[in-house]
Amino acid sequence: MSELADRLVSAVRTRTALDPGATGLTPEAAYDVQDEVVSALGPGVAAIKLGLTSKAKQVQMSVDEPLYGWLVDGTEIHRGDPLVAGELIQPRVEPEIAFITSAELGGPGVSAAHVLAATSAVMAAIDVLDSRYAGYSFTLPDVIADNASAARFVVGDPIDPTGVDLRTVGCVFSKNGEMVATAAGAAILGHPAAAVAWFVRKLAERDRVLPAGSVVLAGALTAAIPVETGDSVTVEIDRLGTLELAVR
Ligand code: 0L1
Ligand code: MG
Repeated sequence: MSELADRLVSAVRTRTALDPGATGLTPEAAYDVQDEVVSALGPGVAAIKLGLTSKAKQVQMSVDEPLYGWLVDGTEIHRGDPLVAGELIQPRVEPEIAFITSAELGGPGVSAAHVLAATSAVMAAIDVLDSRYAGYSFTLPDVIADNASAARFVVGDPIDPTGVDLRTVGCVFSKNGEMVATAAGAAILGHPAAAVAWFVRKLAERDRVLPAGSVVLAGALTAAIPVETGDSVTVEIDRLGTLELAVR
C-alpha cells in the first residue's frame, strides 16, 4: 500500500486527522490511492457517493470539478438509528438524492437520459462526511485520495421516479428545528441524473462500469454543515419524503 493510503486508512481507524498539506498527486494518481483505501476499508461497497456536484459545494471547498468515492460495507446508518459522532473525526452532513439502478451503465457516451432509463427508484439521502484532513483543508486530489470524505450515509424509502422532475424537486434542510438551507434538484449539475452520468463516464476512463442494482448518492444539494452530539438534522425533499438523523 502507498504511504498516503496507509496514513488515510490509519486516520479512519484511529479517528485522528492528518495535518493538511497538498499531496501533489494528479487526480488520476489520487484515484489509485483511493482504490487502495477502499480495498483496505471494505472491500465490499454498499453505495457510491458523488461529491462537489453543486456550485455551493465547489465554492465551499474551493474546487471546480466533481469527484466520486465508495461507501463501504458497514457505513450505512439504518433509518431511525443515530449517527455516533465519536466514531468520526469532524462529521458534516448534507442532503442528497440517491438513485438505484436497474441495468448496467457504462461507456463514455452515457447521458442523463440513459441514467434515468436505467433508474428503478430514487430516495432522499443524507451523506455524512468526515475528512481525514484537519479542518477539511485539501486540494481536489487530496480529497479524491481520501475517498471523497466518505463516512456514513442514510437513505429514505425508494420512490418510483416516473413523473418526478428531479430538476425541480425542492429540498428543505434543517438542523435542530431551524431551516439552514433550501435548494432545487437542479443544484446538482443541472439535474441529479447528469451527475450520475458524469460518474459513469469517469468510470469508463478506468475501464469500469456501474453494475445494475447500484445505489448512487448524486451529490449535495446544499453546502454541508457540521454536527455534534445532541444535534438532529432533517432533510425534506418534495415527492421523495422526509429523513431525520439524530447525532449521539
Ligand atoms: O460529498 C461530498 O461532496 C464530498 C466531497 C469532498 C469534500 C468534502 O469533504 O466536503
Ligand atoms: Mg456528499
